[in-house]
Amino acid sequence: MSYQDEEEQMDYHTDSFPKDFGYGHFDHETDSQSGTESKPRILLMGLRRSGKSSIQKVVFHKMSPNETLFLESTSKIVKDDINNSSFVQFQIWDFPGQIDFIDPTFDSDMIFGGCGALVFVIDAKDDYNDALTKFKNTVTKAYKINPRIKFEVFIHKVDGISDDSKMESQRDIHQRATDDLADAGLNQIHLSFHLTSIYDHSIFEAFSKVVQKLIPQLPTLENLLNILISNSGIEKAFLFDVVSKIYIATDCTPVDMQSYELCCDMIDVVIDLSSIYSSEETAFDNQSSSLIKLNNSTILYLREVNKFLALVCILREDNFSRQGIIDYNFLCFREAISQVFELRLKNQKSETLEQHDEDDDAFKPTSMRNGGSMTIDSPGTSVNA
Ligand SMILES: Nc1nc2c(ncn2[C@@H]2O[C@H](COP(=O)(O)OP(=O)(O)OP(=O)(O)O)[C@@H](O)[C@H]2O)c(=O)[nH]1
Ligand SMILES: [Mg+2]
Repeated sequence: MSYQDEEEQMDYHTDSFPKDFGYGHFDHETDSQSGTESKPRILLMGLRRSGKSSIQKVVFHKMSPNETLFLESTSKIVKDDINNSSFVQFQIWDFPGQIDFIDPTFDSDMIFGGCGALVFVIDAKDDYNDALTKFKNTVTKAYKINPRIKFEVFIHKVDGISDDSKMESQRDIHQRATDDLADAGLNQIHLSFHLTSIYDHSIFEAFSKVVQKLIPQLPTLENLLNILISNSGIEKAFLFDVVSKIYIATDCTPVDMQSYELCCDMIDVVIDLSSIYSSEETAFDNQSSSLIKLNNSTILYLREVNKFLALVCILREDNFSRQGIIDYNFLCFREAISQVFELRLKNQKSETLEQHDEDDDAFKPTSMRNGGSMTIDSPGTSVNA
């Protein structure tokens, strides 16, 4: 990072990454190999001023929450490519709140056809009757076109609202949204609800869950994490996308918000410190690792997995006495992750090639497509701690 960048960074809040610490190219892959069209699409919809653009800016562009006060209303669909070439690859489409997507001129087949998840943002501080009407219309239309869409409802701006009122809003919105859909004969649609705010970690946590549903390799990643923690005396492990701080997988023990926040904060500390002292081009590289001892005999341990991913673990101090075993198991884990990567890359390449073949030879009646399924060797060499 150069000195010239310093001025630009002044605009960013303290726990953000350096501005140039963003999604870049990954050595093993080029953008053309993973065609934009094949990436899952996440749509951000909801009424005007509900907070869609703020969410996108805060989670993926490191904007500080206060700066979102100055965001202008979105006037056309803004497409954002999130392509860090790890497992986090998708497009986010931020819609203007006033858009009438039930309008016949609106190309809903194209929009909902290739959509992986639809995030509907509802402002919890506002009267949400209109939002629920719009929600029902949107879901009905989208489901008709593409029944595989995952519907996610963000009950947003819950900062400054008491826990009781949060729960009450969630219960009320849940009830009314499901009733509305049942009236439309759509009770089979599964809706997920999240209480979110850009002023705390809830938005990152909610987005993590949305993104995870779009990662076909998720069960494999979770399995690897389960093997790692059970053999290493670790209590909780998250596989983080470092740039966005969303976790793309965790082990099967329940996630509590505090652990997630601790791990997020650790990533901030590591990146901030190493960007001050490192002369490296980036603050996060294959030497990155960190150990933080908390005053309750708990340890936070961070290790780099690849250019974009970090493993962050929480474990008891006693269990860290055998660090060698943990490190050895981590290396097995890292190797397994890189195998998953290679397979994913191979699948993407063969899909692209087949796509080209199909385009070249329009007379071919069928073409076998690689379904993306895979098996990998589990790190059976793990050592029990
Ligand atoms: N208190 C609070 N305010 C928020 C939150 N998220 C967004 N806002 C504020 O809500 C206002 C509207 O945010 P936008 O992101 O522009 O809303 P939008 O949904 O993109 O609006 P359109 O583009 O007009 O559809 C801004 O002033 C944000 O600062 C939140 O979590 N809490
Ligand atoms: Mg907007």
